[in-house]
Parts: sequence; structure tokens; C-alpha cells
Amino acid sequence: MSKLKTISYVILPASLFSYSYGSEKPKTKHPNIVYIMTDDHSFQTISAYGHPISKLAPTPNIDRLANEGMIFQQAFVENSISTPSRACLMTGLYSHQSGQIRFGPGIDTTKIFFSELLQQSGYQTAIIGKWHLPCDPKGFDYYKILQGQGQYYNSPFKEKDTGDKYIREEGYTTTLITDYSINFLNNRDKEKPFCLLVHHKAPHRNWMPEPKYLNLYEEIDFPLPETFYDDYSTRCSAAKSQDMSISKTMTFVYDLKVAELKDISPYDKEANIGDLQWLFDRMSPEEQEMWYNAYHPKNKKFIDQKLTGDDLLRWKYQRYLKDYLRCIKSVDDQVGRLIEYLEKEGLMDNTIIVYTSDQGFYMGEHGWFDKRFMYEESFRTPLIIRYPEKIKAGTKCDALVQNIDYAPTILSFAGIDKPIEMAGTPLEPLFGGKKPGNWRTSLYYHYYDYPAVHSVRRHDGVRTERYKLIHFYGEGEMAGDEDINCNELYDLQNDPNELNNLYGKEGFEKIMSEMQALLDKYRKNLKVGEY
Ligand code: SGN
Ligand code: CA
Repeated sequence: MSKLKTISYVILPASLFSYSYGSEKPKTKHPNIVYIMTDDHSFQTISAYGHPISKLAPTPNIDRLANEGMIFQQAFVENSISTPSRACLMTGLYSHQSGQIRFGPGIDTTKIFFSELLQQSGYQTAIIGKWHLPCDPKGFDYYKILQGQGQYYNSPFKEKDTGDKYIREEGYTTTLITDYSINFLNNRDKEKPFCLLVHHKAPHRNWMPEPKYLNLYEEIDFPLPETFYDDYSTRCSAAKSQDMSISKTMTFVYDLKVAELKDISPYDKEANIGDLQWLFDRMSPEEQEMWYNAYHPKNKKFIDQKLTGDDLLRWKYQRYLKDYLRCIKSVDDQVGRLIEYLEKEGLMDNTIIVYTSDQGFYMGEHGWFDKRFMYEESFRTPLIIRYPEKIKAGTKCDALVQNIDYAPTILSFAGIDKPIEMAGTPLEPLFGGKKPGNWRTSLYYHYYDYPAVHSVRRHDGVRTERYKLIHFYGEGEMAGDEDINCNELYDLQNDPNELNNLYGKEGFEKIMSEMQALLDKYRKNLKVGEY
């Protein structure tokens, strides 16, 4: 079936016509949409969320969006990893429905992308930055995207009209993405409303800061999360068998920028070293010099200290956090720059601004970095919406929302009804500040990317406002992994850190069977197959 046929089959012609932009006057002034999505940005590192880490490294510009709009305290993803999360965003579907369950190929390109419907209804559409889907962007008038994950320094980009060719651009990627976003806005057709997706690479691994921030936060000692020394007792084997710990997985050279250890590592017997040279090679001589001047003295001090055991682990945590937060500082600056541009152009009243991430991230909780698990830090994601016409400044929302809701919500901003096949729900009913009585009371999650980097086992699960049930499953396909078929149940009210697995424990039979029934219902209704 052709793309157009699919769309006209699903969308009633009436809804398209009533919102089209012809010579007839539109019913309302259609708002512009700026959707900013970072890559791996934890809610713990946005000061509007109030976490202790973020208090030491505030994000004033992102906070401004929260202060002037709505901050979602219970926003989640459906599959905590980039490519599937981006498929959720574009299609409003669960991973198994869009076909994009893991990295690499997957997405069913006959599925409707919300951008196609916006474009058809008269919006001017653009995406700039990380795309990370195995198809070209569809439904966009303009795009300028990174290759795969992209690079922090002098990254190649490809534009809609440069075909498949990626061309190296000079500069720091967070700044470049904002430059290109502003260029798009400057050159847009001012007769049409616009929807601009600004997709940052930052703060994705390996957390390479902008030259001017290479020493930022150096003197700060960031607090360790309560679960930093988690021993994973009471849990299924998955929490233990992962390969995403700061202690074992995080590399000294690639992740922690101690390039000096490449040849003279005192740790090379136990530690994975990694490589940084290929990233230095991308830099200009001036950039290389700035890096050397910033990192060499502190690396030397570290090497001379000859840290071991827990002292070494805590040093790794501090270096990781500092580099990650330095990348966030640039993101926050560039969000501010974009806001300033919109203000200068008189666009703030009629432009909806969304800020989110493709998933959450571990800032040392459970001893980890990375994401993937259904535990809160990676299942949750930041979400802020500034929409002066409908949302009162400083509103907090506690309703359960998920990234499958984004496509229907963006369509509703434009006055377009979501196609019936989209699984998510528009968030508009929450904008008044009260949760409607019929709002969802649970969410379904499913992670499939195993065997794969970081060795996180496949699992699905369900979360209500208070409880979470997770089921890990599948054959052990990586070294040391056993076959697994194991459940975890958490009471998030009494155990927000998810340390105490209640599954199978006496006294919890009722809640166990209720949660199991709920999970079975999701699997049945959503036709989740075997993986
Ligand atoms: C890369 C990273 C991983 C990360 C995945 C997925 N390794 O493979 O640490 O989990 O991306 O990230 S790296 O050596 O290339 O840095 S995602 O955000 O795209 O899902
Ligand atoms: Ca990501």
C-alpha cells in the first residue's frame, strides 16, 4: 500500500480538510512546535527535578521551560534505548508494533510518522541532529542529521538534498545543532506554522565536553547515590550479570579520558582501557591542545595518587559525572540560545516548546551508567512542556505518561486527530493541571536488545502508580549468562530504590497476582509475541 493510501485510509478526510492551510482562514492560529530531545539525559541532572546532583550543576534554561510550563514527574519510555525510542516518538506505537524492537533494521516504514500528517496539514517540518532510525526521515521539508550516534567534535551531517553523503562540519555538535536549527527558522516560510525537532547527541557516551567547559565543576565533590554499592541481593541474575558498571565496564581512556594510561596503565590487569585516539584525531590542533592542557594535569595527579579499591571507584564516579554534567552545561546553554532567538523573533507566545530525552540514564545508581533496565532511572525520562496558551506556568503533573504519547500529542497541538492505529494518548487532557478520572493507571514496558553491548537481559513488565512487576526471560546467549525466567516485584512507595524484590514473598500474594493479571492483559491486548 502506498504511503498516501495508508494515510488517507486511516485519517478521515474531514479532519485533514478542516485544518488545512489554503486560502480559507484556519479556525485557530496554529501553534509552532519546537521539540528538543537529548540523548541519554537523566532527570537527575535537570535542576527543575530537584535531585541533589543537579543542585550542584544547575540547568537554568531548561528549568525556565519548567517554570513557565508543565513538568512531568512520571514520564516513562516504552523501551529504554535509542532507536526503538525514536520509533516510538515518530509512530506513537509500541516497539513490537513499529517493528523497531532493537538497534539496527526493524522499523516498518509503511507506518505513519506524525511528521507526515503535520506536513500534509500545512506545517513546515524539520529535524536536526540525531535521527538514529534505519530509514531516511520521512515527512520532513528539511533535515540535517548525524551519522548513527554522531560525534561530539567536527561531526559529519547529511542534508535532505545531499543524498546519502555525510559531510564533516567544523565545531562542537551541541552548538552546531542549534546553529542549524536557527538557520532553519531564519529561512522558513513565515506564512506557515513550523514543527522543528532539535535532537542533540549530548550527553551520550563518551561524554566529551565543549572546550570551554573542560574544567567546569572540577572542585565539586558530587554525592554518591544511595544505591551506589548495591549488591543485587534479592534480585534476578540480570542485575548482576549486566556489563554496565562503573567499576568493571567503564574504561579509563575512552570513557574517563585518561589518555596517559594507554601505554602505562597500572590498572590494565583488571580494567578495560578503551581507545580515545580516533576521537582526538577528529579534533583540530587547537582543540587537541586545549584537551591536553585541561586533562593532562588532572590525569597526572590521578595517576600519581595510585588509587585502588573503593578510592579508585569513587574517583571514576567523579570523573564520569563531571564530564557528563559538562556536556549538559552546553545543552542548557544552547537551549537558552534557542529560547533567546524565539523571544527576539516574537515567537514565544505561539510556540510550544517540549524538552525530553530518548530515555533516562544511571548516574551511578546501582553502580551503573547506561540505561536499558525497567528500573526507574532508565525507565523514567525528563519531560517538560511549555505551552502558554493552555498550560499555567509552574504546573506539575503526576500522571503516568509514556513516549508513545508524544506523536498523538504533537498532532493534537496542530489540531489533528491521531490515526486510530497509534497506541499512545494525547497529553492535552492533562494540561489544565488536573488528572482526568479516566486517565491510565498503568504502563507496559519491553526491552529486547540482547545479546548486545552491556548484556542486559530481555524483560517486559508493568508499572502502576505504586507497584512494578518485571519479568526477565530468554536463553543465556552471552558468556557466563544462564537461561532466565525470573520475576521481580517492587513496592515503589516503600522501596523507591527498588532494592527489595517482593516476588514470591509471603504476604504479597494478592498484589503479585493482580500485577501478573495486568501484565498478561497487556501482552494479550497488545498481541505481544514471543521474542
Ligand atoms: C553505543 C555505546 C553504548 C550505548 C549504545 C546505545 N557504546 O553502543 O554504551 O549503550 O551506544 O546508546 S560506545 O562505545 O559507542 O559509546 S543509545 O543511546 O543509542 O541507545
Ligand atoms: Ca539514548
